[in-house]
Amino acid sequence: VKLGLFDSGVGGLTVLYQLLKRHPNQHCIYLADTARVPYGQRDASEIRSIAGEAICWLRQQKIDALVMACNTTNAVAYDVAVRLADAPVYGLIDSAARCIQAKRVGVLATAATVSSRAYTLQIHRYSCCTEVIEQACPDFVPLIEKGNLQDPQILLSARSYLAPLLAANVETIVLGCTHYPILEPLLRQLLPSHVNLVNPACALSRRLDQIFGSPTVKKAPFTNLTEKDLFFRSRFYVTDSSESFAEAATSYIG
Ligand code: DGN
Repeated sequence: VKLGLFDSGVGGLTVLYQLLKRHPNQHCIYLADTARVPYGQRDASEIRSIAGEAICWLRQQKIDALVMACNTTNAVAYDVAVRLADAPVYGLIDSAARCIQAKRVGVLATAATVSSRAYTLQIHRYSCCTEVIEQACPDFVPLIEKGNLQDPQILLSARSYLAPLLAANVETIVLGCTHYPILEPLLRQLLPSHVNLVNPACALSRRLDQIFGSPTVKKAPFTNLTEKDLFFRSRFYVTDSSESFAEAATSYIG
């Protein structure tokens, strides 16, 4: 089975990582639209047309399934993906919504994802959550793409983005942009221990058991694999210079 994934940059690698941890040995094609990162501040019609181009390119690579490794396109262009992919489409947002158990949920995401309200709608659809608070985090993606997690601005922005969610006493926070799991250790430090962080890619990877079967003890080779081995069968494409992508990818996921 050949899986296609795309994102604006390195964020979707966090999805690929979770996916391959559960389903190693898969052949994946990853497209990073580095020429147009970040997507988050663009308007919905532009994101839909960008997504359409990426999906058509992946379709030409003869993928058997499309994994939407970008929440922003998942939020505003899921129907475009279903129409153009010519293969089953797996989304992060409904995958995460199906596994929410808390009553008060916070979502950190791009401005475009937040204005679509896709998380709020899907969480109310699939869970018994009563309140969803979505917080846009426009500073995060550009800082992460620069590759410097030590930039003090990340901590300052993280504090201000988390404040309204903590004031609302959320029990769970969804990392609603695929770049954000890269900040998970930092966010964890700023949160009380009872607040649960959800990475939608984990739920999505479990849903892919539908295609690959559940991992059996015999098939789970994680213990012997280095991260480099994990990505061995994947191919990576970028729409701009590959150097900064390679640098950021190497520093985040080895
Ligand atoms: N990583 C993408 C997401 O999950 O929304 C978007 C990043 C961006 O381009 N802003």
